[in-house]
Amino acid sequence: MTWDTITLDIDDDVARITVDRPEQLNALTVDTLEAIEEGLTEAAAADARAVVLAGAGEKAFIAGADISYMVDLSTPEAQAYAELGHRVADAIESFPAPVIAAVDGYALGGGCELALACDLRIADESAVFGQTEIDLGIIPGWGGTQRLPALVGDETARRLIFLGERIDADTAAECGLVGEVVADDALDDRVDELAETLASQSATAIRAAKEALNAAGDGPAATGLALERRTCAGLFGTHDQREGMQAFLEKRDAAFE
Ligand code: DAK
Repeated sequence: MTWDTITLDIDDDVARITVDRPEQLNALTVDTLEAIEEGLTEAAAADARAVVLAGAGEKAFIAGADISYMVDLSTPEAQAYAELGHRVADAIESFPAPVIAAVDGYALGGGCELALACDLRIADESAVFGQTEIDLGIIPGWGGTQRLPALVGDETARRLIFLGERIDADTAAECGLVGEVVADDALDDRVDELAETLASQSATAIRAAKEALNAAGDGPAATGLALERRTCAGLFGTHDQREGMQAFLEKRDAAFE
């Protein structure tokens, strides 16, 4: 299968899914999310023993959900978009082999959230992370309110989400958001090396370990994810959501209520 918005390469038991909208900094449209979901299904059918999620171009991993698509969404439409994003994040999280986020450049909003759903995050020195939804009058809606504090702790997650701070790769590593930072020209090699090592382990044992690790957050996280989906979708149609996103598209500062 081929897609307009992603590429999928499977080689030596390693699947590489690359979001391929570099002019829009790989922002996630409905088509893109559906393609990632289908790519993961195809990778699973091919018994991939490791998956790499990356973004095309030099500037971005994924700069977030597509703001030009979201700007006029109604709450029910936003709810559907929330369900789709959560399905993709869940498909990453429950993929039966490790998924590595290879982060070069911007990983913002929904892009950061997809990285959070991965098992491992490796960034290059130019990477920039942020849950910047607050600047658009909304909140993280694809798992960020639950997965971010689990990785970086409650206080840091609140700072990142309340302030929409953008942090560099070293800061992200210091707070536990990424496991490893490498030189800009070393990311692909390091990610390939790690993926090959993972693919050489016992696939059965890795799958069991992943299931057990995932179960650690099952109870409260499931409730929190459902609340997040509803709350985020409920913000669509408010003055601040419309103004925040319109301001981004018009390249000006937002005037919130
Ligand atoms: N969406 C759409 N287009 C985007 C985009 C995005 N997220 N990010 C960048 N682009 C587009 C820009 O509009 C620009 O398009 P043209 O003007 O060339 O047509 C092109 O990509 C290049 O971007 P810039 O010209 O802005 O490039 P710069 O290097 O100057 O700046 C930047 C790069 C990443 C700092 C800047 O583009 C930026 O701040 N982008 C927005 C980043 C952001 O705020 N991301 C978070 C989006 S909010 C939900 C669940 C989840 C979500 C929402 C709802 N539900 C529960 C309903 C998720 C929300 C998000 O992800």
